Amino acid sequence: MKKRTFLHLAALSAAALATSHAIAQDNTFKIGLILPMTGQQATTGRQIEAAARLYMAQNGDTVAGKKIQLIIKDDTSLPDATRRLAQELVVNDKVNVLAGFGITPSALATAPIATQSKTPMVVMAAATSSITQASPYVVRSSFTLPQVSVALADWAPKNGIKKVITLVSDYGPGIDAEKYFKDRLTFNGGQVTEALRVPLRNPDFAPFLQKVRDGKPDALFVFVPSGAGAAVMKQFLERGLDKAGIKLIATGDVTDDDQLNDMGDGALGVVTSHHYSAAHPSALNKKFVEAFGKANKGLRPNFMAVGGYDGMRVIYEALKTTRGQGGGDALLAAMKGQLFESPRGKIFIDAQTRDIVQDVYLRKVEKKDGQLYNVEFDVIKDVKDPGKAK
Ligand code: VNL
Repeated sequence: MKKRTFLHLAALSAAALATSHAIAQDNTFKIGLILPMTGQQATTGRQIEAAARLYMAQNGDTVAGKKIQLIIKDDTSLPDATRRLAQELVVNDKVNVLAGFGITPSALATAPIATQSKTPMVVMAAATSSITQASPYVVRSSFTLPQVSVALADWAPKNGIKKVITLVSDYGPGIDAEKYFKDRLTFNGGQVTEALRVPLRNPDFAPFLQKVRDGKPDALFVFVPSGAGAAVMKQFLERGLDKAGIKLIATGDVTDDDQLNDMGDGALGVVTSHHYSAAHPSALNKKFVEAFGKANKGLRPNFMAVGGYDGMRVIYEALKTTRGQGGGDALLAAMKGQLFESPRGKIFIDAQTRDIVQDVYLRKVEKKDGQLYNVEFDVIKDVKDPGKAK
């Protein structure tokens, strides 16, 4: 009798488990978020995770009847790890969307998995132009280096900067920045006298900056990925390049809002071009910066955070449009052509290229209320990635 009751109960709970599992699968929408949470690019992971969680806290975790489940994996920014994690997320966890991707090699390593499994892949950070061409399932919510570099090459010669040395990290986004900056500056009558490349991993900027000092350009143009800017700034000042009359100009990756306030007054006056500043003067951005800080012990959101926040919105809206019923192809179709106001300004996911179209700003580091900010002083509206122009 006792034994029969036990067996009966066991059978019942097994059935209940199976049913609840089936329901959970049906009613869950899984986002596999692969980020560098440790290692050299850890600040990018921290910023994007915080932004994704903020988006969910503000917009709820149920969309079109589906419970959103965020599965975060740390790839330590090693592309082999990114690929393995993406494979596991697709095969074992059966995620509906892959997202994140702190650096270009991680995004490129994952693209074939997105294609094979027909899983939309939302690139929230990596910014080499060609990434969207690596898979028809890639949609980008970050930016591209050609998109932000060209504006600075238009600004420079109008502001007394004709002779420039470039210094970039030696991989996809750096090579994009170098090429598009140089081509445009040359077109505008300026000249790149030397093009220096530093390794992505554990870079030592000192010997390169010595070369720059010796080369006496009007300015040094720099791209390094988020997280490395403070080291460049420190070395630039320590080697007295500013005192030698060499201006520092850069993409906004260098005066990264995650680090800028700790760079000190030596950063004042540095001109950069980029798509997002925490000081962007819109009502929506003020709310975003405040809510982000409140949820993260005062942390200031940087351009990675805004890529993560907007990427979540792209996913949420696609899920709403497909009423929670669509597979990868339907979701992808619903991501294309989205147009909305982001904390950075108006943005658009180009349906043809699946890349982001956005305003690019010229900014100068200034002190506001005792803190350093990238203060916008000019804007180029609706910039497409020039890397895709035919
Ligand atoms: C990339 C581009 C990474 C820009 C970055 O920071 C960045 C990339 C981690 O494409 O790898 O600021």
